[in-house]
Amino acid sequence: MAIERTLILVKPDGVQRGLAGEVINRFETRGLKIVGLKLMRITEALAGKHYAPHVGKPFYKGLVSFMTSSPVVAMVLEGPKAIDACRKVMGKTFCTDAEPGTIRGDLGVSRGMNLVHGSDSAESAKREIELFFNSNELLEYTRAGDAWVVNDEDRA
Ligand code: IDP
Ligand code: MG
Repeated sequence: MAIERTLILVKPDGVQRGLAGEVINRFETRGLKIVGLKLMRITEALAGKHYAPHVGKPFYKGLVSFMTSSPVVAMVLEGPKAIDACRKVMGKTFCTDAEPGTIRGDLGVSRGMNLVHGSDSAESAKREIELFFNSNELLEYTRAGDAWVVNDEDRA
């Protein structure tokens, strides 16, 4: 099944800078479908679970403090190879390394304050979506233009 779901967060810097709409737009205009969306404050406990793979790294404490400092926009996006497609739209981890044309390469200059999170594998997408969303918050629906974004070959 080539249709995937991924967890995307507009991080606190993105929301504070008034770039939530711009970040969402980058994914939406590519054709990814929003199947879940909310503004929320990440608790210490949720940040700890979400970033468990990074525990012990030098940036971990600062990362948790940054991610819990102000609201984020959390969303689940769906589309063909959505996980990798979103990572490409995001650009490399540090904005300083990210290519122009990517969210991080166009909108930031920081290492840690890099505007956006996206799941990095099918396993992390499943884990992270379950951490942030209840199943009744994820909606299945058809958009009027879907037939012009995804065809049978993409879905196979
Ligand atoms: P990713 O967000 O591109 O997947 P990860 O390596 O998973 O990057 O790191 C998670 C987040 O931790 C990054 O997006 C960034 O906000 C922060 N981070 C990673 N490495 C550093 C660092 O060396 N300094 C400051 N923040 C960092
Ligand atoms: Mg990561």
